[in-house]
Amino acid sequence: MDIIYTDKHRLRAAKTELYGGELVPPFECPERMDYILEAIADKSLGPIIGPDENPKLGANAIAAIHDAGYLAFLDTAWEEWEAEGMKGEMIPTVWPSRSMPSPHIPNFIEGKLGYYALSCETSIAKNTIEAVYASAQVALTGAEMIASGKNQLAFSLCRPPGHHASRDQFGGYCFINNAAIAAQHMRDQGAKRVAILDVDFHHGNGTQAIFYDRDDVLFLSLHGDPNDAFPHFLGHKSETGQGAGDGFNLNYPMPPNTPYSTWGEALDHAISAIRDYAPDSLVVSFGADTFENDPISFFKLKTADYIDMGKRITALGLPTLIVMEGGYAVRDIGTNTVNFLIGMEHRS
Ligand code: 5XA
Ligand code: ZN
Repeated sequence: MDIIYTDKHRLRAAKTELYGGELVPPFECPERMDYILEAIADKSLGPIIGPDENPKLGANAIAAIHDAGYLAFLDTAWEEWEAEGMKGEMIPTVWPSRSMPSPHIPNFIEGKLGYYALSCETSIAKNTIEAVYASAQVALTGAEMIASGKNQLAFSLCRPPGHHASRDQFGGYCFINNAAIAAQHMRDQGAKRVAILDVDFHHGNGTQAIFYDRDDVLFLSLHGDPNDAFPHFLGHKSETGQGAGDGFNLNYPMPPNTPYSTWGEALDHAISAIRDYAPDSLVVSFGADTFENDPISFFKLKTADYIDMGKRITALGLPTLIVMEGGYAVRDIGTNTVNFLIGMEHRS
């Protein structure tokens, strides 16, 4: 399986995350990739290739998925922050809340930061945006491999992740929605229908919001119940899409301590819905934070379960792009991710 990867992810090196009332080193750290690469080498998977350097690849998809003002904000956010004389990293403090329902976009950087943020654990730091665009390019390169028919299977080893990023908001460690731009690129290149299956522990609120009123992209997410987990306010079973998208959004929220036996039943249901939808291609938002020892999640999946997960998904027989999302048990993230890839390679 081709694995697309760039060292440029190291530019995403924030020092602070607001967690449990303290500023701690971010769970979403560069070492995550090191452990995955080590496990990939250990099992001789690959080849590992760099992303396409053509900046035009997928530029239309990024512009279609994200708001122009939001992208402009990301481009200059750090420079504006520094120019204001701010000392630390960019952590939002004020949001347009329920009592401020029609917000104007403020002129000053602290105001813009709150407007374009959905949560405050995701500090923007120097060079963050370079890493974000490199990660997007990793996703788009994989999408192009699938869309062109060159590959039946590819793994975009993206960092930072993307599935919480909506059209105009960042958060949950995500800035550009890698899975969404990949799916959009596949559509732009001729796929009539694309399905996105999100198996990260957290609900893919950004992906859901982006495609909520569309029937050309089916979104399915298995995740910790938002009544108990991030992103708190989206991911309920009752959210099924709207307008043309009605019926094309499927959520499988699950409670604390969910074991693989229960999780697997939801997966089988999602797989059967994908089969009925008969997409031209599939994007899997893969996160290893469903693992039993993940420090910020609460499912109970075990290392061996990731092989079975891959086998079940790959049995769909669809051209499939896997996009890396979360996973913070760093010593196990390599084995768990590679087990998933090994399962995915079981194609008849
Ligand atoms: O998939 N999303 C994540 O792993 C990030 C969760 C952030 C929680 N504050
Ligand atoms: Zn996650």
